Amino acid sequence: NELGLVAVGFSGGQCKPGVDAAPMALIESGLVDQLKDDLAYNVHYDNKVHAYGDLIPHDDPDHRNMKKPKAVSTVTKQLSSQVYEHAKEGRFVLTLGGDHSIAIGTISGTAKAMRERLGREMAVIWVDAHADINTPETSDSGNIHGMPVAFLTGLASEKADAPFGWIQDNQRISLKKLVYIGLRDVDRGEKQILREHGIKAFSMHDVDRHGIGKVMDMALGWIGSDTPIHLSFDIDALDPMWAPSTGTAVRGGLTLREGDFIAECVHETGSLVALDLVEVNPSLEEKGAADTVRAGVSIVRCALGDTLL
Ligand code: DIR
Ligand code: MN
Ligand code: MN
Ligand code: MN
Repeated sequence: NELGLVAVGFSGGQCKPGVDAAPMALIESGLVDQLKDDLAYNVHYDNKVHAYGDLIPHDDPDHRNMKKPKAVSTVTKQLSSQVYEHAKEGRFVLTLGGDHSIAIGTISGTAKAMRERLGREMAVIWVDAHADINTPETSDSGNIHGMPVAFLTGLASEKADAPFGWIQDNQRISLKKLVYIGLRDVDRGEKQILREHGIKAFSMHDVDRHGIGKVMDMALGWIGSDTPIHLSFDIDALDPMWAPSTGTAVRGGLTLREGDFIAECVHETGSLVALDLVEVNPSLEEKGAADTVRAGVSIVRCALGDTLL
């Protein structure tokens, strides 16, 4: 049970400071010890999180309406090769964010490694209140944490010399292998993209209608067996009752158990190769921070094979 742990205390994909403190908060609350002692993982932890600071440019003007394009592209490019190296060795890759822009780095890294190691296209399960599939042009906010899926699927791309020009085709994923769960705050331009491309998405309406058990059957059925899966889990998928300390909380979300259940089901497939846990911001809600960190730890444990009995 080899596990590569990557801590990415990066907040440049959105405007609120504090999300950079999440990896430390999660680790200090005992996450890594639990992975070693309870779940018997051999943890490879190369703490390059501090190295990122030196990479971030001072002069970083908006580009195609994107805020901090150089910072996000520099960090995600470095992260991509870091994640790739772990995945290439056959390690499970656990990345602790950071805001969701970091998924540009993690998923590009695992997608490339899975193509090379297994000759397979990887699937992505994106658990989030938001679709994060804005292109620079459809985005109202200019925050890149609302755009990672567009860059990863090729809906958005750039010339080689532009900030995100480093992303190669073998680092991308297919729109057909993408499944959303938990959506409830999707921008108008994003809805159009989801419809136009027939992207598989289970909103909170679907969770209400079918129950989370049926939704997971349908989501995993869509992906099919024998396909490596990268789970990208935005803590704001959970209802603010359970995870209030996050940058863009949206009411009407998943319960704590529904979040854990998603992670348990994906683990049970035996096909999970990587997990991102993002958007935990311990500085936002003084009273809710501990609960939010606890919810994050719980999701990670479930995805890595912890069971109730
Ligand atoms: C919004 C919010 N769709 C945007 N996105 C968030 O800025 O593009 N993603 N909060 O997590
Ligand atoms: Mn997100
Ligand atoms: Mn979100
Ligand atoms: Mn919104």
